[in-house]
Amino acid sequence: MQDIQAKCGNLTNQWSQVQSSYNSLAAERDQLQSSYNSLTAERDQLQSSYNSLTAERDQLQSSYNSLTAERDQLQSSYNSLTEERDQLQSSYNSVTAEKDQLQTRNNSLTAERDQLQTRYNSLTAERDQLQTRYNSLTAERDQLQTRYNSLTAQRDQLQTRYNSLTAQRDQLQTRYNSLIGKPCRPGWIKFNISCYYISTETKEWLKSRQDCRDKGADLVIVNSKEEQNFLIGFHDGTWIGLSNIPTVGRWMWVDGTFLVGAGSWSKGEPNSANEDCVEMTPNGWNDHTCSTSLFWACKE
Ligand code: MMA
Ligand code: CA
Repeated sequence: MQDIQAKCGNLTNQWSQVQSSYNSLAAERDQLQSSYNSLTAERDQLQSSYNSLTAERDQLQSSYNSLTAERDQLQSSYNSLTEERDQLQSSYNSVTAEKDQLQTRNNSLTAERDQLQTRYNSLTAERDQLQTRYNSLTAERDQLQTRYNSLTAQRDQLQTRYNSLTAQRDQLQTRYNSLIGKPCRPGWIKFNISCYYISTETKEWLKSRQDCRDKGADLVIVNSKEEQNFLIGFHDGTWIGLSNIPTVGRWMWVDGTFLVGAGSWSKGEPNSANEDCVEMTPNGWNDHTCSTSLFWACKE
């Protein structure tokens, strides 16, 4: 019996164990079922994600392709721009070189211009000096021209006067030649080309003159030193043809001409406002009262 009890106890234990395993398996199955459900849901979600990712990938592929094309265009543009830039760089370098040459040329032209300016200024100053000198020479020339004209006019006048004097000289020479050989009337004395009457009696001046005029002559007019010396030798006092009678204050010869120059007055003469007639003395002329009776000298 004990053995059966033992066996029954064992079976009971085994049962409990199987029951426990079953429960545990059922729990496990439930968990697996739950996991399966959850995995199924997850798989559906993944499937959905996959689909959506596939669509996205296709879009990305499309974008990639379009970007690749764009990139290729950009690369091409980049290459062309690079080439263009290199050409520009080359142009820039060439323009820079050109600019430097122009700068150099500009500097040289500036220096040249400054030299020309300096030379221009100096020439302007020189021109102004020449202008001043020219003006002064022009004024001088005008003065000389004026003087020349005046001298020419003077020369012409002198030439005219010379011609007239030459003619007069020739006439006088002719007259002199005819007179020098002509003898004087009886009682008259020849001296050079004239004849003189020296009185041997005395009269006052006016009456002396009247005597000369009655003889067809007049009181002597003294024309030279030689004539003066000739007349001195005859008397101490002799009336000559010089008086103050017509015009008081100026000595006048009997031909109406005034005394020119200093005359041949004695020392201290003339000396009186009351002595208006002139006598010849051995010392020279003296003014004397016209009413005095003196010798006289006529000339023709
Ligand atoms: C002096 C002298 C003259 C003057 C006479 C008048 C002799 O000379 O004074 O000037 O005319 O006298 O008699
Ligand atoms: Ca006198």
